[in-house]
Amino acid sequence: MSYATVDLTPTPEDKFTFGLWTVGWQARDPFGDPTREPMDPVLAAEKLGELGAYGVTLHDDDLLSPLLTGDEREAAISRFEKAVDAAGLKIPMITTNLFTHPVFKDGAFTSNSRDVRRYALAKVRRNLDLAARFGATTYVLWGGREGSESDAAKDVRAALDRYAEGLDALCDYIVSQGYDIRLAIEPKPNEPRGDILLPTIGHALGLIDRLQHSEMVGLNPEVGHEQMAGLNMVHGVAQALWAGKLFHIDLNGQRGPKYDQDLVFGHGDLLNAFFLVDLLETSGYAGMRHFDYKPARTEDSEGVWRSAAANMSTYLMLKQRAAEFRADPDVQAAMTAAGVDSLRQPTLNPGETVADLPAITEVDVEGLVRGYPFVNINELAIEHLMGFRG
Ligand code: DIG
Ligand code: MN
Ligand code: MN
Repeated sequence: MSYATVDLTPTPEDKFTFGLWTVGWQARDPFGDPTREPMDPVLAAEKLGELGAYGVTLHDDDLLSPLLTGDEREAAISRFEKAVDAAGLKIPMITTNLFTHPVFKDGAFTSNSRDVRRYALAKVRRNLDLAARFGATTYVLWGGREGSESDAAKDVRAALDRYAEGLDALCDYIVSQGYDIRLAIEPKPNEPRGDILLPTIGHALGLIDRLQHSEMVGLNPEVGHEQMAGLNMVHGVAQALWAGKLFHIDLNGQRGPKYDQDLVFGHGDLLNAFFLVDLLETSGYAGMRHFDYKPARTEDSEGVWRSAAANMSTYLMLKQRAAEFRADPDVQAAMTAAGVDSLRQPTLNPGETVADLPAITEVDVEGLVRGYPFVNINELAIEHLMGFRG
């Protein structure tokens, strides 16, 4: 099988999107001052459009200070809208900053302070109105400050009640306004809180099912966040898809369970990134391929745009390799030999019940013991990923 050189130029059809806070990160970290100047959202829109992105996303505060009101606020919004339109971009998702201001130091929806909880809902309400104006149909909620450092200081059962109350109230507001918006919860296990509530995809799914408007609430899983918890992002996304809850996804890189690295997509666990792209591209997921990453603090402004382009080219390289992997007859044979297809066959026959199954004493258990040649599949994936399948 020959591999024609692949055009890695991103197009809007790829649905690549970036947050203003990603390319605009000034590289301040807990141990160092910013190394880059603030970025004008208009410049970000222009450059992302030139690079081939489909859209741009933002927190309210990335564009608008909460203190901005009236004509000044309107002027800032319309100036950005003009730049986005001129760049040919969309705004498919926006979100709220419920983590930077000190008022949120103990959280937003689950702060021990009721007045803070009420302020947080009002801040999201105002931004839902902006989401509707921008035509954003996905609204992400990352509860970075929802958590604790002391198990006695946060009544988690009460916190989950408040979380559910807040999400239900926001869904009621969306319905009352007739907005075409769905909420996407973004899990993360820790950082900046010692332990964050809804730490993984599984925890979030468990809460979503108990909401009044559970059909309006889904997930925005982030690669690095599941991997910070020591979990397999491909498994988590597969379960989100299985539950019909993959509303959005934050793509980036992470090298093992450590601080949140927000590396360029693929610059962490490349093999897992390969299988994630394979899953997204074969599952029918039609949503955004959103990069929530940080240009390394060591980069200058040229490196910022080089890193933005790297997210998209890495995705496209992996997409090409994954398509070749799936089209390879040797891979298909290895999948069949390993029983991958037979797992899609129901265990019981139509109309059969557990009571109908033969007694275990009638089963030749030893005869069921077999090998599963999974290593063939992994080695073929490695060969495709490294370009050795010619
Ligand atoms: C961090 O991973 C979070 C915030 O950047 C933002 O609220 C969300 C949007 O994707 N991701
Ligand atoms: Mn992150
Ligand atoms: Mn994120």
